Order: sequence, then C-alpha cells, then structure tokens
Amino acid sequence: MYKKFSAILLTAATAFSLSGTAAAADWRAWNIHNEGHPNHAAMDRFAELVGEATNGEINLEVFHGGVLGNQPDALEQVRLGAIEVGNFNLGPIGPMVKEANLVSLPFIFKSVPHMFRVLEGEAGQAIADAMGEAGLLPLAWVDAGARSFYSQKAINTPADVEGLKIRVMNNDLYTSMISAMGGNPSPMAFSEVQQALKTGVVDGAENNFPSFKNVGHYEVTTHYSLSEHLIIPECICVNTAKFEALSPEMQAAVRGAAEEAALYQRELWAVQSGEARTEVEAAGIKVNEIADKGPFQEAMVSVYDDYLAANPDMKELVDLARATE
Ligand code: BDP
Repeated sequence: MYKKFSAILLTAATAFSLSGTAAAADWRAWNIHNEGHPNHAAMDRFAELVGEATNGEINLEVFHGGVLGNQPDALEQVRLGAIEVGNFNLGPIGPMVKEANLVSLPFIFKSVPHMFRVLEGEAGQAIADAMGEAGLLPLAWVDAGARSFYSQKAINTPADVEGLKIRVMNNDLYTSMISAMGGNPSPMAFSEVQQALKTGVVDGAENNFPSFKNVGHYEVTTHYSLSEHLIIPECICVNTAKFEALSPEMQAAVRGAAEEAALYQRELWAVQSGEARTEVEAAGIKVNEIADKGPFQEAMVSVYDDYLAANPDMKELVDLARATE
C-alpha cells in the first residue's frame, strides 16, 4: 500500500515537474550572429526545442548579434552562470581551457568531416571534459567550416601575408600563426572588424563565408583567398553548475534539444555556406583557390614547435588528432 502510494506520488511529482506548472526558469543564450547567419536560425530553433522538451520549464531567450557582450566576455559570463547558454567558437575558449586549443592549431584537421571525427573520439571527449570542468559544458558541436584570409589583394603564398596587419580572434596561437608568415597580428573583437577593415586599421582578416558575408566584411575587402588554415568547431555550451542542478530527465531534455539544434545547424551550414560564397562573388569578391597549401603548412612548423615546447602535455591530443582517419 505504502509502496503504491509513494509510486503515485512520484508519478505526480514527475508530471508536475514536467507539466510547466512548476516555476519556470528563465535562461539567456548568447549568440554573436545576426539574422541570415545559419547559427541565428539554429539558436532560435534550440530555444524552441528546449521549451518543448522541458514543457516550458526552461524558458530560453536568445540574444543575437552579440548584444550581451563580446565573445571573451560572454564566455566568462557563462562560466560564472550570469548567462546560461551560448553558441561559442572554440577559438576564444583556448586561452581558458588548454585542451580546447587543439582545434586552434593551423591545419590540424584535414577537413570538416575529419574535425568532427576527432571531436567524436577520445580527443573530443578530453576537450569536452576540460570545458565542463571550466564551467562551459558543451552539449553539442556545430559546424563553422574553414577560415580563410581576405584583404585587398589575393593571398597565394605565406609571403603575401608579409607586412599585412591581419585581425585575428583572441588567442595567442593566432598571433603566432600570423607572425610566422611575417604579418602583423591584431587581436580584435568581431564587432570591430568591419570598421577596422574599412578605415585601414587592419589590412585583412580571416573567417568562413557565412561570417564574412553576414557582417559585411565583403563590402570592405576585394579578395577572399581559400587558405582554409583553420577549421574551428563551435559548441552549444551551458554553464556546468546550472546544467548539473537539473534533474536527469531535464538534463536529457536540454541535451537532446541541443543535439537536434546542432543537426539542424549543420544542415543549414551545408547549404548556406555555399550560398554565402555565391552571394559575395556576385557582389564582386574575387575568390582564389590556393593550388599548393604546402608553403602555408611549412610556415606553421615553428608555431607547432613553440606551442608544444611550452605545452608538452598537448602532444598527446595532437597525436590523437593526427592519428584519426
Ligand atoms: C565567426 C564565429 C564567431 C567569431 C567570429 C570571429 O562564428 O564565434 O566570433 O568568427 O572571427 O565565424 O570573431
């Protein structure tokens, strides 16, 4: 009898906690992108899915366009729990979580599918664990294609970067990467890049096609050179403590929503990155293939040597990535 009663109570409690009648939590999500970028749509979808999967118990509001702050600041906010969720690039996570820097080594991945295979393996698990410990738990990985250089001239060899001031994201590996080619690296927030390109504060930058297009960098440059030197994944990440405070059912609901939104993002990315390229070319951007990327890869040897000399514990992850088919 007692057993039956407690079972009923338990069922009622479960129904109650998933019914939306329990106090709903308001969560905020940070996103840097504007409408028209695949991640804008994917994050909106994530918010919808979270609402559905938790029966409204978590009400997620997405703040697009970086209005909650620049990426390094937003990352700190999520780590502190002041913002619950974000769509983050792993580049600016490297300075906070050493393991995440694996993905910021130039040419570490052979292709986007290779990058995902590495993330799905042991190296990816090591990165996810370290991020979770740092307060930034990745729920799902999303696609950010490959990053290439753009400026007022075509770049075909590392020598073409010599003397150019190139904007990079906030990570010492990127400053080393530009310096190794004889360029002058300029770390800067994403929101400032268009103006910096326009006024000549920098001569160039590097990014994927959707971001190049979405924030108008293509309006203030002329050439996009397919160096594809970095393939950096992104995540849908959550503050670890807030996630762990959820019941197992709610955790599964939120994780499931992130996984579904990430699949949606990858589908959108596949279509819209091609469209972004077509659109910038139609607007006059000259896109050049780089027949031989070997000289760029050779120029990165010193970047790897210096990085691994300072961080010998990262060699294992580098070897794991390289051994992944
Ligand atoms: C975009 C990323 C975004 C970065 C931006 C940048 O999606 O997270 O902030 O590049 O270059 O591709 O800063």
